[in-house]
Amino acid sequence: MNRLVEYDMSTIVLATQNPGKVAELRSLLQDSSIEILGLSDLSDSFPEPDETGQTFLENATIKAQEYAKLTGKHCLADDSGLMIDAIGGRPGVISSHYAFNGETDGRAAALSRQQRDEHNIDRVLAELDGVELEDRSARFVCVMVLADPSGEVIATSEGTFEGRIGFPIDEPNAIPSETVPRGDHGFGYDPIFLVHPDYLQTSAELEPAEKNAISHRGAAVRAMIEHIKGLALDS
Ligand code: ITT
Repeated sequence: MNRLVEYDMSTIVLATQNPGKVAELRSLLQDSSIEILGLSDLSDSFPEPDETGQTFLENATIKAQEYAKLTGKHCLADDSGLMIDAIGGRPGVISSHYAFNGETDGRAAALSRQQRDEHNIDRVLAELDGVELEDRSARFVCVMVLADPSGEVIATSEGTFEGRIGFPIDEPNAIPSETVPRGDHGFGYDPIFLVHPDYLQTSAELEPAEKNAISHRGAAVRAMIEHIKGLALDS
């Protein structure tokens, strides 16, 4: 018998409006026995919940619960972001709108996701101006929350992905392997994130399967799958 279906979780909705995350999550969950739906499979438009939390866990919980109530299905939300040591862990929970100080309306609302990503990257590179390469350590963090159709949180997980932020492409004296942005895959800050331990490739240069194997989101999904198996066994 299929134990995940036994728990009556035959469908999980990916509670995110970010197409980059949807692609990664679909690929990471493709071998599970659960049917995976994106929000766009259910409706043309869902209101975006206000991410008013101070932590990744609070925001992932807000998204999982709101979308569970809207869809009446199990919802898996991911709140994630980039934390750069040299600037006190910023951009953190406001990673998606860092160039706009976390404001989601006003100027940011008129821009495409890709344009926002470019502004965010420009801000990060400008803030790290003059910082030596060895002091540019950073990590992506992903916190996942699974809510049941009533909105109750039934599992959480997290993952991290270590790296450092490269120098802008026109930085004097930087060697080419240190210069960014580079790469066509992924989304968000991937083009400026040099992957630990070699720091030779950005996460945007990794093939999607390579990124999923080592990324914060991959680690969080794998831990979440183990939680779900545990839920099925307990039921
Ligand atoms: P949803 O809230 O709809 O899920 P979002 O993009 O607003 O979409 P978050 O609030 O969790 O999601 O913000 C995450 C931001 O952190 C994301 O927009 C990127 O800027 C950055 N980020 C997270 N994971 C990343 C990754 O794997 N690669 C590059 N950037 C990433």
